[in-house]
Amino acid sequence: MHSVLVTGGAGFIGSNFVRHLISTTDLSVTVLDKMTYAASRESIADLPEDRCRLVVGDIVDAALVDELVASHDAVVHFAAESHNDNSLNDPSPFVQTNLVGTFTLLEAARKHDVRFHHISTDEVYGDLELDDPNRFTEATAYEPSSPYSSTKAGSDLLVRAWVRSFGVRATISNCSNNYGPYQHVEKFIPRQITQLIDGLRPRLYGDGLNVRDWIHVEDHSSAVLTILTKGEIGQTYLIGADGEKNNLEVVRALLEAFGRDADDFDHVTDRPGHDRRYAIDSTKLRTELGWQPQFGDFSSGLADTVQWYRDNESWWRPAKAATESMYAAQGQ
Ligand code: NAD
Ligand code: TDX
Repeated sequence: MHSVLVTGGAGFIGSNFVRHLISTTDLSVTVLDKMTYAASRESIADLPEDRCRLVVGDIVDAALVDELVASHDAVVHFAAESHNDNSLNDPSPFVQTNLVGTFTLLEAARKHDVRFHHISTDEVYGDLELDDPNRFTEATAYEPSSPYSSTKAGSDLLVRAWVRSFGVRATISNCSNNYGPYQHVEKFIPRQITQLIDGLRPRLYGDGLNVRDWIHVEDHSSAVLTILTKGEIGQTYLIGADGEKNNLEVVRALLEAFGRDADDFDHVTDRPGHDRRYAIDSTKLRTELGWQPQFGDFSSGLADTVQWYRDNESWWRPAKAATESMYAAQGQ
């Protein structure tokens, strides 16, 4: 394998994955990204030009996708509309990008027999009760809740069907909530960090007891590279780092990091249909492919992430005001 096409490589996880490929392999990378509001050229601007090229385009554009897929050894497919709150306001781009876009890429991978890795989410499994002793495994039934998670679930099923019906050489990974550098300020952790940098109060949906299973984005990247190089075709792997925390705990950890009072936050309108808890059992990935998370200490990962947002205000500042106006319009 010499060249990889990374869709969505100017977004949060995609750009971190491209950095990981450049620093740990000899692969050359082409990023295909539509440069939506969620993308940033700065996230990959400092990478060597002879190893990383950006093509601005839409994964729904079949002619462009066909040409790019044909000239690469593998595709790693991150591109998506990724934010649940946006999917509740306007599901249309979620259906286009997450479903039609994935279909378009699969057709090209099928035609040119190119290795395909599909990036997905634990949200396809719906949610768990807080006291449920079980966690999600590769055998858990799909039960997505939101327009976002249902379009991701549909995209996973397309990949499975293209493997079985057409022999496409694909793998799938479903990962838990990522945090780390280059994450858009609409998402929970960067939103609260940037509120605190601005001297404002964190905004907690509902009672704040919803649980997310946090993983550092660098661990997601190493897991994806492991699956790309060692994964068995047709298999699904769950990626997680045993990082369950409720949202209130995360907000309190951030308040402490900024030297603020533990109750210095606002409860705001809850997300409609808000999933209660996600939790990943990543035994299969660990035992079959030998992957281990390296950034499992959430408090030091969070401290590094706070520092990154303090040091990189020029990266996030342009998106902050528009994001907060969007939230204000829905009482969040
Ligand atoms: P993001 O919103 O930060 O980035 C998405 C990128 O895709 C952006 O650069 C955007 O411009 C690009 N894009 C969107 N529509 C496109 C189109 N039609 N054509 C080409 N490019 C397009 O998202 P993220 O948080 O980095 O998530 C990346 C992937 O990982 C998604 O597939 C998401 O479902 C999955 N995932 C995310 C998380 C998480 O915690 N953020 C967890 C598990 C899985
Ligand atoms: O201001 C906020 N206050 C708040 O309490 C925001 C933005 C969120 N929340 C809550 C909602 C969730 O319980 O925090 C939790 C995390 O919210 P998000 O960052 O929006 O993430 P989530 O909805 O869990 O989805 C994320 O993880 C799975 C990604 O956005 C998805 O792309 C991924 O598939």
